[in-house]
Amino acid sequence: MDDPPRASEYVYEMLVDAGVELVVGLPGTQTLPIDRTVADRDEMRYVMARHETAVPHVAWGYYETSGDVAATLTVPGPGDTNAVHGLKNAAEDCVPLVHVSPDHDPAERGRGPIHELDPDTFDAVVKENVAVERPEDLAAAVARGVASALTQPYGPVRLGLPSAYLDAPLEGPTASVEPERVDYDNEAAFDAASDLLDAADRPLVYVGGGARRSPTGQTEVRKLVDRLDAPVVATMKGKGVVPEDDPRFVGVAGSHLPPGGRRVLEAADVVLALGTDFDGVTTDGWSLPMGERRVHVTLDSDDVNRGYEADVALLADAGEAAAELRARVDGGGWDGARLGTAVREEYREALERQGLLDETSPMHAPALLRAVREELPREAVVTVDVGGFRMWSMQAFPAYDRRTFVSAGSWAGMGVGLPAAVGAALANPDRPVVSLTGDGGFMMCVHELHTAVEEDLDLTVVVANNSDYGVISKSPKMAEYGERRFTWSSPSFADVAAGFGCRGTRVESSDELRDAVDASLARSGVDVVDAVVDPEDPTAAAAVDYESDLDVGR
Ligand SMILES: Cc1ncc(C[n+]2csc(CCOP(=O)(O)OP(=O)(O)O)c2C)c(N)n1
Ligand SMILES: [Mg+2]
Repeated sequence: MDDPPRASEYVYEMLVDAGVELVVGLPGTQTLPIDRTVADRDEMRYVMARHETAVPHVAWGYYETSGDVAATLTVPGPGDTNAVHGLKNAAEDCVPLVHVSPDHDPAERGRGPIHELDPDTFDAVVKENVAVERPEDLAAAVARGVASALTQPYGPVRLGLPSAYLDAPLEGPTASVEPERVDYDNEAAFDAASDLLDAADRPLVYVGGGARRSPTGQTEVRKLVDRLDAPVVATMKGKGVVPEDDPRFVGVAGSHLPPGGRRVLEAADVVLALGTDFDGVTTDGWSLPMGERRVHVTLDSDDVNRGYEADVALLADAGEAAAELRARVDGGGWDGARLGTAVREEYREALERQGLLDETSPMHAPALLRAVREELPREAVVTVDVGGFRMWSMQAFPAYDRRTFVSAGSWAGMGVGLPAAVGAALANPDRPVVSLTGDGGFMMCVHELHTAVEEDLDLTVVVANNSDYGVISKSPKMAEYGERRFTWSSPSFADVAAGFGCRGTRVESSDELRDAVDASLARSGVDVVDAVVDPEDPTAAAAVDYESDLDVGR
């Protein structure tokens, strides 16, 4: 009889069987049993980051732009807690990843072994926190954890696997990874939803992150929108599912939604919300109107009636629900193409009126975004960090496909953009990958330039540099708390980049920016473009403080 495999080899095989081809990590003595297996075998690529905060963000960007799941590997305690930001971000975004934490030996618990932290600490962070307490439980626990990550609604799973067990022969019965599929009985709800939509004069489709996540979501949502001829509003996580040059596309929900978009949401008699939890960020603190009635499609029953009351709740995958509803409803009546086109046109005129599309030096954020968009092919992949610049990108940087625009959802933590771009570049070696980031957000993850260089990635980083935590300095709340600016003298990002082995360029005008982006696309390696933007730019929310003349047709 063959010797049983080491537990680390079993974990490796379970991951390979689940389709994992990338492990992102940062080593410590506890990770070595897995590191050795990864080095000995060749089914998985190992990418080493420079800080654990980046580790899950890389896996997140990789999944968002490919649909492929990565594993992450850090030391327990300090490594795990460094990774918490990204694990929680993945949980909020329903992104599957398998986080392996080679934990302390349970027999040493409470005696102060190195990196000791109560495994329960992560219960509120990940979708499922699997803490193995006995060697004989490891095999089944790993199978269960991996299956949970891959079961909808997807999410990150933490496998707390004592390092001492990993190097030992596997004990206990093995198991296979079997993602579950839960089938809800939605018959009555589909009847009620199609009755509502059929009777609607002004239906609107509100596209959430669940539509992005669903295997058929993009295709089916686009077909349904065609059938209904409904105007479309995307959430921040739904951005890209419906191409933003579709005439029916109104805008991205949030404080940056143009006033015409609010009017369309207000005038809708039925909002069909596909795959959203109606979180507070994209609904601008639940202040957005959401039609007279709502059909709410979600995979998580906890979402129902939390943000907005549902007239009909459907517990279903967004793509499957869209297909079923299309089979049941007739064409709509509200002129989605006229509405979407008019709202976006009003928005563009408002930016022009405020001079924000003028090609000035220093640049205005919307003019910068337009210049970058125009230099990139449609299929380019863009990741955005969190900050005022991201809020601008929601409305002023169109996306055309669900896998080409990566942005955090309601977790909204800074420092995600560059590591996500590293993940995107690993997943998309044949497409241009661009990280759009504020200067504050960039400094929270600048170390990952080194990972990108060491991994020979092709990447363009555009830093919108206003020497300010701009969106905080310009928050309307500052009036209550004493006006001040959270500013600094920026380091020379071009010099910083050169120090990491990248090419660094400083640009002060749209023309220089276009040249720098073009040059970066034409060559391999990592380019950092330090783009000086006007510190006096309004926020994206302030720029939509205008009246809309839209005829909403009622
Ligand atoms: C991890 C984390 N820390 C702090 C914040 C609060 N915060 C949100 S945006 C922001 C400023 C972002 O600055 P920058 O990246 O320079 O973008 P800008 O607003 O200047 O365009 C801060 C501090 C956050 N969202 N996440
Ligand atoms: Mg800034």
